[in-house]
Amino acid sequence: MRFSIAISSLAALSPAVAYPASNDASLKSPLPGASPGCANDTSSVRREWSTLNKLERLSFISAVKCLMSKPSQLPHDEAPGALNRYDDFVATHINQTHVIHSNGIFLSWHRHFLHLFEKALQDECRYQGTLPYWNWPWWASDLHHSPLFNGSPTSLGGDGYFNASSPPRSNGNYTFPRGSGGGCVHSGPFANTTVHFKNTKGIPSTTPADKLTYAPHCLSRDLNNLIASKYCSQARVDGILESSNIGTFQSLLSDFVPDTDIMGPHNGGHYAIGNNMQDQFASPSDPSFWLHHAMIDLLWTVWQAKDPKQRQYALQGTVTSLNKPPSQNATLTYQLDFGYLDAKQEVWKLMDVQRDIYDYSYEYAEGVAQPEDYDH
Ligand SMILES: [Cu+2]
Repeated sequence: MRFSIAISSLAALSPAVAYPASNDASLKSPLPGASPGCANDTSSVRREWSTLNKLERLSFISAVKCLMSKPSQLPHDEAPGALNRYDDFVATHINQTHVIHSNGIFLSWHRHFLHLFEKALQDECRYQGTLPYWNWPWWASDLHHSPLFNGSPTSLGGDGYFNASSPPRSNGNYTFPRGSGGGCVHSGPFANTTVHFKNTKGIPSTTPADKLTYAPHCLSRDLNNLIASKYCSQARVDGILESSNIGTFQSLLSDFVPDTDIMGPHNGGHYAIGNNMQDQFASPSDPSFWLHHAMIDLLWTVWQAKDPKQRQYALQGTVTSLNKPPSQNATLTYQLDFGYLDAKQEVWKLMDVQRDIYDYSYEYAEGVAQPEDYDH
């Protein structure tokens, strides 16, 4: 229901609108063949983790575990580390890392990646819900007690054990303050989870040859409220949504300047969770990846809906990370590669969440503070 207000516990606090809230009928896709999205009344609404009730959270968790229990569909010789279906998604991200970050296709590639993951949960694991998101500012000051990371059975698992020898996270010559964990996640549904791909520190200029080899280790985290509070604040979110063009939007979201403390909430969220989430290649190994990136997709969706004529199909940037090596500009007909997960997709098809292959929206109210009445 594209024009409706999404109903939830949030509605009592403030109107939580399903974004995009409206669809300008005069907005035509710039390309032939574009068709309106599927029936509006089947549109699915993605919601913040805390607005799901406990049963809904448990069903998401069990669907993720279900994917982790199904066999991989990748050729074993190409991705020896992919032991299960969940790993197929991690491997695909690893393979594409150097062409899907810090560039003009970051947003569209990750939007579709999330969609494919959500669809796998639904089609392969009978998940009835939608992909939840993590509203960063709500939980930034106290990740440890957030419904996402408090370690309860309805969380995504808690912090890692304190590991004194855990290396500090750094950006070249700049070192961030360390968090409170650094070791294996030891509480909640993903305690003692073994992830299968190597954890790479830093960002090598090419994909390491052994990135897809089998390198089992425990899912680990190093929750860091200082980083989350600084980089994933409401002020940051507000600033991103006020961007006047896609270039500014992308910069405020994802800028990451070597040897400095300058970074946007995209990296900020990865760094605030740490360890596996801080690995640019294999970060989807941590189930919180999906909720973090759903927030990014939400911000893009909300920002696009503020001025669809100017923003729906706006692109800026090339098709290699930081344009290394130099590459062409992203265009609407450029084909994105999803490996074995899906056919290649032209960028224009991934720009509107209510057209063609997509039919979803986000329940979100701008600037609303964290709810106090969520289901603990
Ligand atoms: Cu990514």
